[in-house]
Amino acid sequence: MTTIRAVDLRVILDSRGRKTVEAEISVENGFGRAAAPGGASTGAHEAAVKDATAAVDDASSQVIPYLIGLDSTDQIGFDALLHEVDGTDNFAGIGANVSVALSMANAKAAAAALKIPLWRHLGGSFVSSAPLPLGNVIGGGAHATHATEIQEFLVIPTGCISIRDGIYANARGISCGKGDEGAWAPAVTDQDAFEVVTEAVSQVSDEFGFALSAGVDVAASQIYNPESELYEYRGGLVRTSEEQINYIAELIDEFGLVYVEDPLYEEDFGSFATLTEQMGSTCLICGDDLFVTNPSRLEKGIAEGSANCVLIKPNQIGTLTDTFEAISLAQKHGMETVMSHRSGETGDTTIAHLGCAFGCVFIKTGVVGGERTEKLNELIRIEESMI
Ligand code: 2PG
Ligand code: MG
Repeated sequence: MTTIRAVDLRVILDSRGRKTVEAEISVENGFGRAAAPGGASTGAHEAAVKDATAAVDDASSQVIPYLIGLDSTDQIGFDALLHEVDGTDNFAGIGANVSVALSMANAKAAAAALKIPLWRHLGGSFVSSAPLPLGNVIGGGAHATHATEIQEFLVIPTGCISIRDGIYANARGISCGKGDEGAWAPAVTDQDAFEVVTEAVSQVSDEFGFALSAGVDVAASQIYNPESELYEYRGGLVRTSEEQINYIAELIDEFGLVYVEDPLYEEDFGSFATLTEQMGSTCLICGDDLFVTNPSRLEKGIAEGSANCVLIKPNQIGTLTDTFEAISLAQKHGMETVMSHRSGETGDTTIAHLGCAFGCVFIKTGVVGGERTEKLNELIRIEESMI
């Protein structure tokens, strides 16, 4: 029993300068601190975020008193209590920003008290590998509205032996950060961006001596208009769902993409399934806004064959227990899982530990920029401690 002695919440800033929630939990012989990240291209079905200042004020009387005295090493019990005091099905009561910060801080406090790293506390004795870094080198969409229409052009060091070398390779050649996630955000077309990224991937592969591959996060719900039922691109170009499927399939073929996130509208499980059926043997078709780390939406996607990969963002669902449930459901059905940052981040490095503990194939967290680099550097430290 590692009893929770004190819980503190405060409002801090994220990488965009917006207010977010930081939690601190003190237990006998341990302490944990964690902060909630925030999205810009958020999925419609994400857990509810409350105004940070109001959420922290409310939590001092409505949440914190119930946590004192709990056993911090019982993460499931801790998260169940958060649900109980919240009283809604999407954390609209206490705010998912409060719940996720508390849930992560509790896990860190327990790990500290147990004197083991967080990834070991959550993953157990047999965890022996870290996820490959999946990082955006060119950013646009909702993260840099003057730049590309596709939100993220990603690189993955698919052939690297050590994660550390993969992290170095991803960062090669990125000298200026401009978008919300530290990616280069030039005012170029998607086609130009594909050409630059595929050329860079091949040059860096030669330089480092292992394969790098390209991927994208289309964040297609930002482009789709539910009224016209069309994907509306700049310059008046529109695509029907069928045309969007064909366009994405062509991109996968032309640029050898190994990862495509949210290629279609977040409610269109059927079109996702058509694309996965067509391209899923060569490319990971990943649902972010589609699933929002929500086991119920994931169940629907599994039943329909909508994707072979799921993006995992703990703040989309609100606790580590719910996050774990989504990951194990996906893995049970042969899907890959990708641990992910949000566009608004802090120096919090919890996701580096979660990606290892939960056996994720990739971790998406940018390639440069302070709050992104923090997580990559933590991954380098974790990998070193596994050897
Ligand atoms: C995404 C994320 C992170 P946001 O769409 O995958 O890259 O962006 O946090 O703005 O939802
Ligand atoms: Mg996404």
